[in-house]
Amino acid sequence: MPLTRDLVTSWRGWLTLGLLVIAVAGAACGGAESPPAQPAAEPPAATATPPASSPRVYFVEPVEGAMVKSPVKLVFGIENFQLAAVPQGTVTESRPNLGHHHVGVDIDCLPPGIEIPKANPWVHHGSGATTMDMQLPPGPHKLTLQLGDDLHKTIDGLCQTVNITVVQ
Ligand SMILES: [Cu+2]
Repeated sequence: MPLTRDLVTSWRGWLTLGLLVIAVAGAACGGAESPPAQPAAEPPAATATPPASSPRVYFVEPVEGAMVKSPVKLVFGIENFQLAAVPQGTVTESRPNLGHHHVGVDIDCLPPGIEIPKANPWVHHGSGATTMDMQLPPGPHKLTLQLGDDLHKTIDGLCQTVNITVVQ
């Protein structure tokens, strides 16, 4: 095989062979240097983002920053939680995972487990209503939508506040 011998014996052949060896060594080396296998991506922290099924209540209307006229149309939204009218008669226990809307005017969300007062500035919607027309004087107002159970007690996380301006 004169061709092979010529290649090996010529300086050009040695150079080619040398480059080939370096290339192979480099590839092997590169493979060895690749980072060790990582464990599967860490699961996201439980508190990073609420799951899609998180219950919430919110104003469908009015939206944050809205300029509205009185009477103001309020529309209440609820997701991943069951809206229910308060049972007739004397209620001594609240049914789990059921609630009704309450609107507070110019007041913040109450902390969880508090009985929502049956007085100003709160309006109870014990019938399970999801809308109302509210008379409000002109000017800026804070509206709070808060869910309460059959005993009208607040439920953790089920509250939203929007700031609106009533114009004449
Ligand atoms: Cu209530």
